[in-house]
Amino acid sequence: MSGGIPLIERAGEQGDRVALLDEAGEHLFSELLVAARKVAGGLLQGRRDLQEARIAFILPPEADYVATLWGIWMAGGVAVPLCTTHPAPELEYVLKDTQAEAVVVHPSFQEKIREAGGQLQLRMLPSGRWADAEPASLPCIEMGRRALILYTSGTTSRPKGAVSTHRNLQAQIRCLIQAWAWTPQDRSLHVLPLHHTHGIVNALLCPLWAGAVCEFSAGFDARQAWERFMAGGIRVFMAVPTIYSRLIAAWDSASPDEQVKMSQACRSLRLMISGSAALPVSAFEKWKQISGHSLLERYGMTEIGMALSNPLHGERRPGTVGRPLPRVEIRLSGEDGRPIEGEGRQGEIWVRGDNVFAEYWQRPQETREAFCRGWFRTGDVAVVEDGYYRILGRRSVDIIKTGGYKVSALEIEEMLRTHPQVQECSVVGVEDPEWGERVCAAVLPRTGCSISLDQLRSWAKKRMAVYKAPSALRVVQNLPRNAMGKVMKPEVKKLFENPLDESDNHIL
Ligand code: MCA
Ligand code: AMP
Repeated sequence: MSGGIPLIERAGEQGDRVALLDEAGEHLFSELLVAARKVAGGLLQGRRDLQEARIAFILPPEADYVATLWGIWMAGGVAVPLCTTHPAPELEYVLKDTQAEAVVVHPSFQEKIREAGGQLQLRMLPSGRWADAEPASLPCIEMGRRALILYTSGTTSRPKGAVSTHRNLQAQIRCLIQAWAWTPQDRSLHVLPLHHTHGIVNALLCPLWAGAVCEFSAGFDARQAWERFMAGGIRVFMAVPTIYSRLIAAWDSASPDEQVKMSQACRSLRLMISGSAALPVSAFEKWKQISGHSLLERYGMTEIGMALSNPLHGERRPGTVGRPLPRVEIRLSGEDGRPIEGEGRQGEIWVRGDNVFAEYWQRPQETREAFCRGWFRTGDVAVVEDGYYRILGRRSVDIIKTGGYKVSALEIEEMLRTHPQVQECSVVGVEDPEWGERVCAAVLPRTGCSISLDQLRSWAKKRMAVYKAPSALRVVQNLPRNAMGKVMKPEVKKLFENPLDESDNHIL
């Protein structure tokens, strides 16, 4: 009935066990499968196989999200999850780039999708209206077929669609099931966005694969998350460092009595994980003090799923991302591509295995450049110390990680240059205790123009994701350039070292 997709076949074996909890209540595996089949029927509409047509969807974290994802796969389509908070131009870019045939839309996003997809040849399918869909016979899905496209920023200006096949996703899931020992007795609290690997694969597909229960929370709110921990029953939690920093702040501001209850609540969890960005050692230590948990830090990337992880059992070393995960091959490479071996030597992380994605959507050249002799080049530099990998940084200064999101400085600069008052600009990521890095812009205004952070931010937020909008601004008369005329980003970063010492600085 699933077309041979192991994740969905396993769900079939779970029958009437609870799979999900959302605002509407509990949803059984069997109910999700019935709903997914209806979605598949509604998408196929008499066709035998969608044959990898791209189907986008924009849905809040609820059962329909899973039914839609599975339904697209059952019908032979490629799923393209859209970010619910992106403004219309970002959504339009993804819809256009994937040449999506249809988009499944929750009523609350209809307006936005109309704006984003108005000019495109695109079927708009309201979610939750599949009751009349004809049951269809489902195609058999080979594991090498494309399954998912996730957009990720890189060293090029616009985000690229990273395509994972069913085999890639299965490898990503199975390695985490083994490494983190997911079981049907687990219950996880899901607070992450559902258009990235962390929220989709690690936090949703893993519990579904394991027959565990995943509880959706509508976005992240520190107080609500603490309330949920205190109500009991949650066993697994995973988040980005910014979320742990918010949880720590909420604990700090609670009364001593409440703090005791909050801390006690953490004792009933079996596993708390951090990833997507570097977890500061101070946060690791503070969290241990609050919760008794040594956060398990791991390292991953949209293109590869997870690659390195601290151990479930054994020492979790703060400031490191542990060792290679099962069936993931890792090597460190020098500038010349030669492997670097031995303790204490540093190199770029290269990854090989079934977990590694297939291609950047319709970008053969960028796909070729991303690989070397079958290895995917991550662009992250690490060192091995006593078998544990420590991330030292990235090869490109133009990639910024903010709140767990990867953004491209080049993309933001290109957008800011279209602002009527901006003559030239340079965007950098500046270390920040809450966001990891903060997107900061140095701007040279056009003659006679002035510009403020508020204006720039509200202009930017209409055009790009909120986390890409600069949250600190320096108005400059010249950008620091080298003899070749190239902007020197390390010098630009220095402009933000003393954020509040001049009137043209605006830090939120
Ligand atoms: C939002 N704001 C920001 C940022 N984001 N300000 C500075 N820098 C930012 N990055 C501002 C907003 O403009 C707004 O202010 C205020 O903060 C609240 O915005 P809101 O959107 O409500 O933010 P939030 O809900 O508080 O978001 C914080 C968050 C979120 C929960 C940490 O960023 C998040 O969910 N991050 C997780 C991302 C993730 O899952 N990444 C995984 C991808 P104003 O109102 O003034 O505008 S990486 C991945 O998948 C790989 C494989 C991996 O390894 O995991
Ligand atoms: P994304 O492209 O959004 O999938 O982000 C992947 C990038 O996040 C990696 O290339 C790393 O730069 C970064 N990353 C993920 N996990 C960690 C971690 N635990 N420590 C440091 N950086 C991380």
